[in-house]
Amino acid sequence: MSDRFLPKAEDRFTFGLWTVGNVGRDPFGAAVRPLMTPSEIVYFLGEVGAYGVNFHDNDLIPIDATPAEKAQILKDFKKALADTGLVVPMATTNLFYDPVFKDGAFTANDPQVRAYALHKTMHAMDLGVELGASVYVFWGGREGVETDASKNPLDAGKRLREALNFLCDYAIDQGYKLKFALEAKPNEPRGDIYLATTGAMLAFIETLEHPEMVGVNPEVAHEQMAGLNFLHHVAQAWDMDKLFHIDLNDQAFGRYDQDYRFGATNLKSAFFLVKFLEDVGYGGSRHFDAHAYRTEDYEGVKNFARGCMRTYLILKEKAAQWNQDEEIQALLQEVLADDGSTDAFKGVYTPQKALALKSASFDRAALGSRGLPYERLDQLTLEVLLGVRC
Ligand code: GLT
Ligand code: MN
Ligand code: MN
Repeated sequence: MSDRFLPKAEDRFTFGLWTVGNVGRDPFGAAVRPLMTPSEIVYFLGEVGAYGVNFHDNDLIPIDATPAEKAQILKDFKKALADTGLVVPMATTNLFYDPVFKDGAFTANDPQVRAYALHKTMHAMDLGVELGASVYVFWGGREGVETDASKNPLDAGKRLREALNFLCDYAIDQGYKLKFALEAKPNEPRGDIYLATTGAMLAFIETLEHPEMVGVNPEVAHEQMAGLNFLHHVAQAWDMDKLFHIDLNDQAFGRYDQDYRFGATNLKSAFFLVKFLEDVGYGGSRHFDAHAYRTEDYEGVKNFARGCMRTYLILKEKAAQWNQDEEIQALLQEVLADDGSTDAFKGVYTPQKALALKSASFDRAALGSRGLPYERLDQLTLEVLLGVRC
């Protein structure tokens, strides 16, 4: 393995306890790997070179743990963090596994369930902050329906808004420097999940009482499940200063939630994503929310985790190469060329500009017949990726 692709702290590569700790259970089959304790996972991540570890409350502390068990787990976990130097940049709440959440958490019809979801989340925020988290993710896997007969989507939206407003105020009240990051997914485990895309989340955030505290955590696979272009959603979030976190993985379009190793399926999309994040200078965690194939033992899980980070770093190098490739840059210059002939109309509106623009004449036929070299540009991109351009 070449040294220049070894992960470093500044790459901010993180994994959830639930990712490398995934035991391979699926709806059709039992676990194929033994369970690792949270502290064992931290040592595992230290060995493969990750920067940080994220968790749901119950990845770390089982939902039915006694106070003594909780204290012991926390002690072991903190020791593992200190021994490895790993940090905890993000935490979240498990609001989907326990049967209590079968009809949702913040959007459940039963007010007792909604109250319990808030109770559980406040405790989980305390735990996350105690361990250093500065980003708090909300993935509402159960916040949806199988039938719209069961719930009015307007009620669901109102309940979700009230819950997030309450929790923002809780964070402020506690003096927590937490940012919330909302993660969209179109379906699975619910038939339909509310606010199914990152774009929907971005619009919803503006209806909250503290929109400045709330951003998004887009996940590659989730936007792809919806058949969408992930990069475009990431770009919109970035443009709005809302890219607080990102979940990297991969997915074949049209499939169930596969959570494959980053770059495993749609390499060109992964390339343009990495190029975007690096070009704009995204400074947050690069979190791999993925898990190894069910065929793997823990050696295979290490290959999986190393593969996620290595692919990112290779694509980062390819992005730099793309940015410096003379032919690619010449084509871009040609595409973006501006002869200054529209300067008089550009920029902020004035009545004079509008008048001048309305009376200008355009050679529509010439504009429409101009060829654009995007085939060549894309082929050159592929050749950069395939390693045949030096
Ligand atoms: C779950 C889900 C992920 C979310 C995690 C955070 S849990 O694994 O599939 O996309 O990011 O709750
Ligand atoms: Mn997923
Ligand atoms: Mn995710």
